[in-house]
Amino acid sequence: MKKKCFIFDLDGVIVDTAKYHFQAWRALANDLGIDFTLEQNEQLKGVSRVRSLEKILNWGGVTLGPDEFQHKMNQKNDNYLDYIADMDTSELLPDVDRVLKFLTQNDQFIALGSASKNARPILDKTKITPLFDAIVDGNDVTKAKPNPEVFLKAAKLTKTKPKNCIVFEDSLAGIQAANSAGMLSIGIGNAEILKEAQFNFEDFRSLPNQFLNQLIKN
Ligand code: B16
Ligand code: MG
Repeated sequence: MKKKCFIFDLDGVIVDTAKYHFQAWRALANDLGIDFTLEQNEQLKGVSRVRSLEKILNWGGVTLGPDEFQHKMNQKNDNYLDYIADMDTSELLPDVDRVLKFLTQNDQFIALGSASKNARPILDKTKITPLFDAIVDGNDVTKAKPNPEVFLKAAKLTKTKPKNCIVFEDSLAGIQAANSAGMLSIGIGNAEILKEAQFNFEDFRSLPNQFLNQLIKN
């Protein structure tokens, strides 16, 4: 049987860092006299750091010069790094370990496809790095989701055809990236927001091993 490649997004799928990104961006936006809602925050999920700041400035009608823009990005990242400094295995989202174990036991490829430049230290802190056959993060790509580059790179590294790849994503941009890569997209989170996904689950607790088994066999 051909191996499949299961590609996991990081923030909001493996760990609940989406809330830390939100808090750090909101603090920075507030400093600039801008506020944004949780609904608007959905548009920042899966989106690169540069693109996120561009969107926030756009919402507030604020323009920054290149130096100030870079400074603000650094400031947000420093704040975010403070939030994740003490992360440990307890921050893995429910049943992530069960899913990763099941796929490993069934000899499937496991890859990371994240927009974050902080992905590797987070995998290390949560002690799951050795489970991954390929890691592609924000340092490895030039085009942000919804561009499929991040997932296509993961497929290439594991020598798996896109049609044999399955992507788990919590962001609309990520689901769109998976779909345009020709991969099976599985939304983790709000099915209303992720309605472009081929399958939806609230979280991994509602995704049984039998379902994974079918994905492996089909
Ligand atoms: P960083 P993912 C994404 O990670 C986050 O969803 C998004 O909110 C963040 O802006 C982006 O990473 C860049 O993160 O500032 O750490 O490089 O969901 O694709 O794993
Ligand atoms: Mg995400």
